[in-house]
Amino acid sequence: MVAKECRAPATRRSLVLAVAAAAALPRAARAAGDMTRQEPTETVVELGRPDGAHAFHPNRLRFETGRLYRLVLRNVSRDPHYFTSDEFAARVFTRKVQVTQAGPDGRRVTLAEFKGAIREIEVYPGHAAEWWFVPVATGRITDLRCGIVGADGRSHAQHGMTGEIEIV
Ligand SMILES: [Cu+2]
Repeated sequence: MVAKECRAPATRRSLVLAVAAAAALPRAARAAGDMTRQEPTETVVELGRPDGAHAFHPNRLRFETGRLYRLVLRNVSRDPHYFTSDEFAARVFTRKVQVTQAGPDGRRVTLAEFKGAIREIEVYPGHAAEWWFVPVATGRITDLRCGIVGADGRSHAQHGMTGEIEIV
């Protein structure tokens, strides 16, 4: 009986301390769970144009920190193209990059997955790659480009294949 009376106040004190400690934690430290396991938000960017013009479509992208994105890079042209941005790579956590292909029954099958830091992805004509990432830092990114140099000696970026990414 005596022991029970002693435990009760101690339990209440522990609870008060735990609540106070949780309130003192910064907001980010209380974020729930694994951010890379959310349902992804899909964004599609076409690389090149069917008429042969060198461009990203769209060429202005916007992402939010803390959300998981599945960025589908689809090459709709007859030339290979890069999606390159050092500033973007420095502001995202990459869960994976995967290469998919339509199977004989029309369903997409995954051919390969790559994990680790990614800075640049090259996609060949008619194919697609998916970059799964969570933005972790905000910023206005202006170095998105395709650095492939064509037969005229000029890069696709010089032909206008550049873009801007905003992370909020
Ligand atoms: Cu290109």
